[in-house]
Amino acid sequence: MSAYENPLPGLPDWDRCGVMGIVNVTPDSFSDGGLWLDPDRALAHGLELIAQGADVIDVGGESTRPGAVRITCEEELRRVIPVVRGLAEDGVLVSVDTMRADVAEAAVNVGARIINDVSGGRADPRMVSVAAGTGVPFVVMHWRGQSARMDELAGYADVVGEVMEEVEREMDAVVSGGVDPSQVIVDPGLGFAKTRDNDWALLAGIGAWARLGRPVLVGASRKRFLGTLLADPATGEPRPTRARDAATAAASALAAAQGAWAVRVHEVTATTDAVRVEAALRKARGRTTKR
Ligand code: PMM
Repeated sequence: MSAYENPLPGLPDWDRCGVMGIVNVTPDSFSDGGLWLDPDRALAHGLELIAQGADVIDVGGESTRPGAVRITCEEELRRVIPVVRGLAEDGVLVSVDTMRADVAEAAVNVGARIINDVSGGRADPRMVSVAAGTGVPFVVMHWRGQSARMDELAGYADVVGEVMEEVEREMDAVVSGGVDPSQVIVDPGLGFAKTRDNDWALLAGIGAWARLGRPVLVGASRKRFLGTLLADPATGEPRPTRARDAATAAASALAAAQGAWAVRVHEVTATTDAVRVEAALRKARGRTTKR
């Protein structure tokens, strides 16, 4: 297997760490809520991210920001399906960001080719069997509970070891539920039931995930740990979300350097450049690390 051969059956090979561009069709996501609520604008934004270098577009209809309240399934379908369909019809590789089996199934039926479930199959008891039935890759992200109370659930003695163990257990459950092991993607879930220090420790420890033998997706984009790092020295105010993209690109390249398979970002241009730099360095070093 070459350095960048895609380990997921049916997905294209990339010549570097993949870039997953985010389209949140929501009024309330923490950094871009309301911007892409109109399906035509969301579709145009997805195509713009592809033109900027994204390899996959992740379409989500429900905010998972800390404290977020859940929406109905009907509302989520109404937001997500036209955008997934439109992008897929334009030949875009689409991932659907949902915790609901009905949304995942409907999205795959209109062309989504990855299911990205931030709960790793735990929020909806039907998700694993539906994911298994679709046969598409399934993201098992580290998750300890719904966004409304996730900040209370951060508590680790050894965050890297415990998060990996919990994801490994969830991977086993997902595979027992019928998902092909070769279709599992893992994700440490930065910001989900994590303190800022936990996020830094996890980002520093991405290399350890090679032990799981699965492609690792990393979502650092615009998250609180970056906002706190870049806080205004005079006021202590966190850096506004939309001014965290240079830091996101740096964090993403550093994840790529530790073997991340793909990074999930709002602003694609800087991160694509950053992971290209990482790939060039890797090539110059003559390394052939598998993703
Ligand atoms: N983060 C968010 C949403 N979905 N999916 C995966 N796989 N990994 C993540 O880290 C992740 C995710 C929250 O960010 P957003 O609300 O800006 O999309």
